[in-house]
Amino acid sequence: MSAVLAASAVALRVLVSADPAAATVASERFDARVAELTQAVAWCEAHADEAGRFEIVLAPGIHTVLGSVQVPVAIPALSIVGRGGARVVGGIVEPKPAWVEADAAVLARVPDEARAHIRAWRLPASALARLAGPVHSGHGVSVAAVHSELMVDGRPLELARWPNEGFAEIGELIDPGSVPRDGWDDVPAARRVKQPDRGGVFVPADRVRPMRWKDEADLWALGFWNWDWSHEQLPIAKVDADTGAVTLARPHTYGLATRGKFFVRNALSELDREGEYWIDRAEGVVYAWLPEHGEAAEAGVTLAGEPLIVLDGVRGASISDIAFSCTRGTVIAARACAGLRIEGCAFSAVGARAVELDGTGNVLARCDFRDIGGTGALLTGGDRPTLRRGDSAIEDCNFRECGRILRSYSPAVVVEGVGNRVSRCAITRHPHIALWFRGNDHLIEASEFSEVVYETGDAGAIYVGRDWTAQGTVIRGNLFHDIRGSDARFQNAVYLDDMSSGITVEDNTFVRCNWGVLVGGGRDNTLRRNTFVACTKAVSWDARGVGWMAKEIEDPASSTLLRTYAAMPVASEPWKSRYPHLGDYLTFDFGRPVRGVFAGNRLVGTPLGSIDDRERVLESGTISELAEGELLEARAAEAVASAEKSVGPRPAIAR
Ligand SMILES: [Ca+2]
Repeated sequence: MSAVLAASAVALRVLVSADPAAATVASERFDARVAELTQAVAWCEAHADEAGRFEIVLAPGIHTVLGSVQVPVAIPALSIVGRGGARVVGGIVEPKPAWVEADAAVLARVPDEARAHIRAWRLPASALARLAGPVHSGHGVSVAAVHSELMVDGRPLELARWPNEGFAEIGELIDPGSVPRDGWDDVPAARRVKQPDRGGVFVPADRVRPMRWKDEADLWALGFWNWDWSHEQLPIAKVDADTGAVTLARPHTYGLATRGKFFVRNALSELDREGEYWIDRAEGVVYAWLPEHGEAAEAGVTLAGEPLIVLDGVRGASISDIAFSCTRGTVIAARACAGLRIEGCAFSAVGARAVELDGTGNVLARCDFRDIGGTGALLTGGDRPTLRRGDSAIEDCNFRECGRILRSYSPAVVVEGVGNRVSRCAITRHPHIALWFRGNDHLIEASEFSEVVYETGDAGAIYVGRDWTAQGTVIRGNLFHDIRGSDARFQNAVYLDDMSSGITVEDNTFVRCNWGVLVGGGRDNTLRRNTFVACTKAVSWDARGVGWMAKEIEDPASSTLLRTYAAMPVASEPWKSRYPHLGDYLTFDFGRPVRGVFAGNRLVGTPLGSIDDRERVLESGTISELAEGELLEARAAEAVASAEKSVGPRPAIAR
């Protein structure tokens, strides 16, 4: 076929199948048949000038990708589509692995009560080089991939840990370690302290427990070491079996505090309950106390650390109807793409961030995210200095149990840039912030947020913080329910933190939340026509810019707010017209929450809460209804049911 014939109507199709005779695709016409996705992409690239469209069809079954599949820019209008339950995995997946009795020497290191339950799976030699242990990760320590995990029957098991649930307490703090945070550039120079790195030393409240760990060669501890919103997983350098003292191999960002809490992981000596596993990486053997019927179930071990599919600058591609799972890192990394559509896919048993979608006019639709180690989807696009919109969207997606390993600052959904949208999504069971946005003019609508912010404090289901210029986002018509917590821990549904400004929160329903909305001192914020039912309080609207935070907006050299303000062309077009008040932030009522609007909100069995600066935040049209006990419960159930009719996601997910 010559290039002359390459009309856009012509499509070339490639089948990826280890078994080309697979029944469901046998009747379809294909221009080529290959065994692996990388070969299909290479075939399309080689024939790129022969057609206007390309389609790669993945046959039913398991397709293994251990290095990244790079989608070349040269392939026009490429669709990668799965048929009949096609799966792409970044590890070893066996329908029924050969579990055998564990080696006696290994069993000797396992607690007595667990010994009879432990089974062993020897991995193929080819897997050894890709097995990975725990990595340094946490708040402010982003990672591309985590440790190798065992997946049984589609769900990840737990790397052997202590305690089995929750966290252990620090009994005695011997040395908090160095405090890297004190040396950061946003600390005023006079107060800035840089110290050499020094790991903290502590004795757990259970002083006897560390005796078990004396033979562990690669022991790690994940803790909220100081603040309950900042987790970090750190390597353990030394365990003193006599005193119980644990020495960390590196400092925690904020230094250790006695209020800190932690658990240890990767300890064969703590493999003591169903659902836990440990991997001998040198020998390539997995040891597990399998769940009931687990021995007969499919099992997998995550291996790939690189994104499974990478698209860089690709236009008009699509990926659909594929179930992705069993990988240590990211599944799809799309950078500077345009018109990319990811649709009807499932993502599960993923170690770090599942999807990165950057560029313009991209869409992630009807996808299901479950058991994701970090963020489910990161959506970026648009240009802040010019306010050019990204016009990308996440629609009709489910996010469950994201932030499974990276437990703070790995929101289920992150939206950045300008002019992007989240519509009809559901986010549930997330330990910290469910949706974080940065930048301008986003729309977050018709989505449901429930049972989030359950492990961490000072957080909201939706969060934005510390940037006066991140204006124009509208949070509209969402349902927030069962987001409990305490006043002391500042847990809330919508958190406009640290002077966030120019945000509109309207027509939302808040049911059984701790605080509905926390407005942290910002300007030009509007809360209108929201309904609050059975919440601890509707709003906490403070004036921190003339309170505790005043010192943080004094010094242009170190203040994050002053620096981000100076970085945007707020006095030029299109900013000047788009945000007409932004120009007066440093000169008019500096630090006060000016032009705040709290209008037409309905409070059912919910106190208003607090508005600190009544001269600058105007309340009007509030309707308060008293309700308590069974009546309040009924009103809450009614409000959830009513709101659920208008929030997503709607369509079923293809699996
Ligand atoms: Ca355990």
